[in-house]
Amino acid sequence: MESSLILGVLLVLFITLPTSSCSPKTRRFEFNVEWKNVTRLCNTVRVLTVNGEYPGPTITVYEGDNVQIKVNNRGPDNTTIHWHGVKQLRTGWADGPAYVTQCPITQGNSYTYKFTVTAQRGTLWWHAHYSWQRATVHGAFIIKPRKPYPFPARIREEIPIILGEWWNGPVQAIEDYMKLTGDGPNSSNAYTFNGLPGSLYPCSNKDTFVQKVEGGQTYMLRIINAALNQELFFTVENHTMTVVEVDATYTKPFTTTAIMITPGQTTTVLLATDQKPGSTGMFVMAARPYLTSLFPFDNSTSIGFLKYKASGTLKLKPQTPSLGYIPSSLPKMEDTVFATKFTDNLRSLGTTEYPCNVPKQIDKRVITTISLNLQDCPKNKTCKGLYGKIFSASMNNISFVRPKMSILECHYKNLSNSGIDNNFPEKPPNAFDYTGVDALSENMNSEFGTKILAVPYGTKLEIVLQDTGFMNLENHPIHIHGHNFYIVGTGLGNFNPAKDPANYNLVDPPERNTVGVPMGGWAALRINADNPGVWFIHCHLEEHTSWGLAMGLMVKSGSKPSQCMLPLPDDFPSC
Ligand SMILES: *[C@@H]1O[C@H](CO)[C@@H](O)[C@H](O)[C@H]1NC(C)=O
Ligand SMILES: *[C@@H]1O[C@H](CO)[C@@H](O)[C@H](O)[C@H]1NC(C)=O
Ligand SMILES: *[C@@H]1O[C@H](CO)[C@@H](O)[C@H](O)[C@H]1NC(C)=O
Ligand SMILES: *[C@@H]1O[C@H](CO)[C@@H](O)[C@H](O)[C@H]1NC(C)=O
Ligand SMILES: *[C@@H]1O[C@H](CO)[C@@H](O)[C@H](O)[C@H]1NC(C)=O
Ligand SMILES: *[C@@H]1O[C@H](CO)[C@@H](O)[C@H](O)[C@H]1NC(C)=O
Ligand SMILES: *[C@@H]1O[C@H](CO)[C@@H](O)[C@H](O)[C@H]1NC(C)=O
Ligand SMILES: *[C@@H]1O[C@H](CO)[C@@H](O)[C@H](O)[C@H]1NC(C)=O
Ligand SMILES: [Cu+2]
Repeated sequence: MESSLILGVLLVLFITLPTSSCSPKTRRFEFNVEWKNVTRLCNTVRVLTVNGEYPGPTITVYEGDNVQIKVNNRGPDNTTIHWHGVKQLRTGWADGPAYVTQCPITQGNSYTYKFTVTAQRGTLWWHAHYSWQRATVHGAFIIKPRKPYPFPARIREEIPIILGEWWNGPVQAIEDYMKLTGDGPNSSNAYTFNGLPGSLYPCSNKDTFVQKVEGGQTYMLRIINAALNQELFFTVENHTMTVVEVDATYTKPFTTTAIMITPGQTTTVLLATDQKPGSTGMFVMAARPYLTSLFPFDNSTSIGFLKYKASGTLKLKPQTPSLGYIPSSLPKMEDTVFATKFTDNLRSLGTTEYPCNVPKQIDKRVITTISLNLQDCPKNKTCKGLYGKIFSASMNNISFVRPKMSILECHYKNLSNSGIDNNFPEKPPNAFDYTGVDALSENMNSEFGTKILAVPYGTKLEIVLQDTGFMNLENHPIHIHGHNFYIVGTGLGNFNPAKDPANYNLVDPPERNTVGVPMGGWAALRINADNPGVWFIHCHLEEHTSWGLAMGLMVKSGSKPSQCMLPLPDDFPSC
């Protein structure tokens, strides 16, 4: 009797234990990088995909899990995959940027990215980090928390919304053209919601994202900006959103009618379906650019729909041609006031459970310009950039040149003859009125080089990013691999080291992996450099990365084994 009772209790316990999330697991995925014909806006384009999906598959893991993703390169082109925002503690081998942490996976070959997801939870994403492949090779990377969400709402459903850009032709051709001529890129033909342009574009009624919802519920929208070259505004008609997390870190909740999101950023919002649906049951979701550049750009608007499952008898199809308009809550493209107000609202949650670990003291401050440039055209060439020159970009006047080997591997193997220098300048080599500079001065050249900033393990590092007026003042979304950072200050004009630090927020600054540096201003970031390896720092506008707006951050190993990188994996793609 007794033993069968115990058995029964055990059985009940066993059945009711949530096996999915309780203890860390190894989660395995397989990605086949392969070509697929995709039709949008009446154009069929052969695009690179993962597993034939555009956008690619969503990866869902739990905090603390070991993740193993086997990537098989089925196409002729080289590729790599980056797990954007995953800190990669001691596993720089799995970070992904080509020629920074690894050489590419070549045709017919495979590499298994292995890492642990530690001390972060929320919405991230993954994307190719070779050439312009991330235009179509991207997807959501969701880290479910171990503990309940730190907000009271009961979530009915979690919905990834990936904002992207679509070109009516091969993106590789655009990059090739830029390299050949020195000219800028063609802008995209459409913005997309989860790969769908929406009914404001030609031939796109059937390619419109429709999300069904029930009234009186709370939904979590996991919004990702996977666009290549454009900051975006996003809104949902007649609904307010509560921002609760950015870049997989919880924020103090605040409500807003729209968000501004830069390429590389993620924003998780709660949306209460508290509106009275009209006869169609539809509310428009819309995204369009936040414009800070004078370059040609795609000024179109993508829409999708939130469809209330209303009375049940409604059978309106989104294919109705006249359907769709732009809600008034979508900010105007030049609305810097809105963009600034929105980003200024972001704060770390900063509770005992989720503390804000911003370094209060620093060991080193590095000030770097982030700049566009125009290189003089070689005498024997014709260049198609502005004034017959070559577009380029730089940090502290160095245009990043990708080396032939991966920087991380050279570092790990102590190779000294690699052409990589540890002497990235710690301040602008020539001081000038950065944001006041004549937009088109005579000499806008930069220097080419592969220079990295090397710091000891555990350095409390401050990096000040300073926009410049060369060509035009512009918002640059700067992404740092391998670490999150705290945005302790932002401002307009030139950073003043004597005055500005006094106004830093060292209490609850937002923690992110990508910062939109204000147009014509600066942003100060603080980093606990506690992840040994070599980490790419770059603008997440792909055109600017192509032009060299990038650098490397090397965090040296510490004295303890736990402060060193894990050994080189067996299947690592060397070159
Ligand atoms: C894609 O379309 C091209 C023609 O545009 C065709 O040659 C090719 O076979 C198609 N590929 C697939 C996988 O359908
Ligand atoms: C692809 O990667 C391999 C290994 O790094 C390299 O040898 C080759 O030149 C690359 N191909 C192209 C087209 O860049
Ligand atoms: C850029 O767009 C123009 C106009 O649509 C087109 O003719 C050209 O082929 C495109 N260039 C590239 C490199 O895609
Ligand atoms: C949104 O709100 C406005 C103003 O209250 C109203 O006129 C409009 O019909 C609403 N939109 C929908 C789709 O219900
Ligand atoms: C977008 O740009 C085109 C071409 O410059 C222009 O004709 C059109 O009016 C613009 N549309 C919007 C919504 O600004
Ligand atoms: C152009 O000149 C550079 C040196 O300035 C030289 O390296 C290059 O080979 C020349 N290219 C052609 C096509 O003549
Ligand atoms: C690189 O140098 C360090 C110290 O100088 C040494 O500990 C390490 O074993 C060397 N690594 C390799 C791969 O030779
Ligand atoms: C950048 O470097 C180029 C090439 O050395 C030089 O001509 C230019 O004056 C430098 N500009 C700045 C702002 O440092
Ligand atoms: Cu940029």
